[in-house]
Amino acid sequence: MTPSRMQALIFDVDGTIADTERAHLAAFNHAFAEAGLDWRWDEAQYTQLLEISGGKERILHYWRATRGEMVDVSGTAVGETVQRLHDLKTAAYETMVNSGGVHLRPGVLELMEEARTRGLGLAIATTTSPVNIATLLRKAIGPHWRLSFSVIADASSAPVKKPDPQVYRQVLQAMKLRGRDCLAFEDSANGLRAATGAGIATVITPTHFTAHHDFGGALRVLPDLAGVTVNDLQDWSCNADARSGALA
Ligand code: XBP
Ligand code: MG
Repeated sequence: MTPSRMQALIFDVDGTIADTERAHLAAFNHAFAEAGLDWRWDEAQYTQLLEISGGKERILHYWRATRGEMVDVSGTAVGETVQRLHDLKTAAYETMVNSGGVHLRPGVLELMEEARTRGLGLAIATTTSPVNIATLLRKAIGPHWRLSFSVIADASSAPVKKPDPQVYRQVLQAMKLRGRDCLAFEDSANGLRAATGAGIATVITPTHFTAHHDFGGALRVLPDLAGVTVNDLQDWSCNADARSGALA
């Protein structure tokens, strides 16, 4: 397979652009307390719950697993309760991010900047909510953060969450690119499966919550993106293409 010229970088948000999950965990617990529930997730529990992509799906999964008899009573009431809890959580998360509690991971901004100056497209593919993306990137990049990205696919555009490749396929379609023209950046096994499922070579930068995941099939697994350049990405992609061509 002849190596294709890399044309776009596609970034996951939570855990990849920023190590956000501790803030998400605190926001979930704040929402449960605000709603008068005796639910409280600790880090070990949340590490497991992160196997479920999507905050609403995570709440429902926990509710079914711990109070199954109640949850099946009425779908509407359950859906409304989950939505209300998630709204409370999203508001709490927004407050935490705006108070400066969350920072971008090393090398992310520098790599994005170099990619933009070299004419590569930038996109986001995430299962988080649009307001969370805006809150995080407005704080980290500034009020014009949206201008940095050609395409953003998120929980509002892709209801089928990772590891389903839907969110990545939406980005490729919107950018009119093939998976082999792009590179994805993820932090979790669900994210890796979603990106590779869309045919996109993927660089993994795990966090404390995902370090134990199986990252087989990743182009690279790195502690973070500090010092990573566009030339590095092109070399890694070409070598991988050459190796797969050799195997073909
Ligand atoms: C990670 C997720 C999200 C966040 C919480 O998203 O699975 O659900 O944990 O955000 P990413 P919401 O694809 O960016 O890694 O509560 O808005 O879902
Ligand atoms: Mg992630």
